[in-house]
Amino acid sequence: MTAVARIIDSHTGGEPTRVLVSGGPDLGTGPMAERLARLRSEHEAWRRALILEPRGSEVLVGAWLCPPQQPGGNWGVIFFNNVGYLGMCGHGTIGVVATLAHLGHIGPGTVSLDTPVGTVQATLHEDGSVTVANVPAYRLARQIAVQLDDGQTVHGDVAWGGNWFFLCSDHGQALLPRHTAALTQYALRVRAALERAGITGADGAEIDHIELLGPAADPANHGRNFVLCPGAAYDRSPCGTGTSAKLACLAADGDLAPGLEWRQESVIGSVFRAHYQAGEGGAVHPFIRGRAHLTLDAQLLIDPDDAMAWGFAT
Ligand code: PYC
Repeated sequence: MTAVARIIDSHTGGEPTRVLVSGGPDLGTGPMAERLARLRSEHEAWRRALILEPRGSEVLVGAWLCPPQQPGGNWGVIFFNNVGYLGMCGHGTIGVVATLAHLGHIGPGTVSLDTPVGTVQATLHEDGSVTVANVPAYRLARQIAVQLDDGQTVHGDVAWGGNWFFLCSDHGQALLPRHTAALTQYALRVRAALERAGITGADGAEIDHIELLGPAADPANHGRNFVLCPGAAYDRSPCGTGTSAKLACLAADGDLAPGLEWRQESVIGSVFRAHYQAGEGGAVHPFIRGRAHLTLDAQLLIDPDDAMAWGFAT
C-alpha cells in the first residue's frame, strides 16, 4: 500500500470540494490553460483516482493546487469533477481558501488564485466566510427558445460566470430538495435540447451548466436555483459561477444595481451573498460570499492489488 498524496475535503453550502494539497505530479509553470491541458493529456488517472468511485463520487469537485502563474500571485488552481474539468468554481474556491487556512498557509486577508479562465481574488474574513471576486461575468444571449424532446418550449439566457450557463425560469418545476432526482432528469433534457439546437456559449463552447431559477423559500433571500453540473450531479451550493452568471443577467436587465446584495439560495436552502461592480462592455465583476467547513484530512492510498485503485466510471 502506498500513500501517494494528501487530500483535504470540505463542503461549501453542502457541495463538497476535495483539494489535492501535495503529492500530485508537477504540472509545470506555464499558463494555467496549458497546465490543464497537461493534466488532461498526461495525468488523467489522477483526476479519476481523486474523484471517481470507489474513493469519490459524482458529487465531488476536485481542486488541484499548484504554484501561481502570475508574478506576485499566491496559488494556481484547476477544478475538475467526475466527467472533466471546470473553468472556475465558486464553491470550490471558498473550499480552497478554507483548506489553505486549515493548513496555516493563510489567515484573514486576500489571496489571488490563478485559474484556467483568469485570476480570482479570495478574501478570508475574520468570521471564516470567504468572498470570491470572480472573473468578469456577462450575458451572451437573452431569452433563447429551446424545444425539449416532449415538444415543450422553454426560454433562457446564455451567460458566462466562469463556466457557461443556460438560466431558465419558465420550466414549471418546483425547486425542492425532494424533487432533485426529477429536476436532474429535467435539466439533462434541457441540456440535450441545447445541444440538439446547436446553442452554445462563445466560440462554440458547450453550455454544460443548466440553472433553473425560482422564488426563494426564505423571504430573506432573493431567489433559489437548481444547478446541473457537467455530468449528472446537481450543485448542493447556490453555485458561485452560476450566481455570477445570474448577476450578469440581473445587471443586463437593469433588475439589480451595482453594490446591492443578491442572496442566492440553493435547492437545499444554502445561501451565497452576492453583489457586483460594473465592468467593461456590459460585463460585471461578481463578488460571492459563502463559508466552507472542513470534513476530512487524509492520505490517498493506492493498493497495487486493487484494480479499482485509480477509480472507475459507470
Ligand atoms: O460553485 O461555481 C461553482 C460550481 C460549479 C460547479 C459546482 N460548483
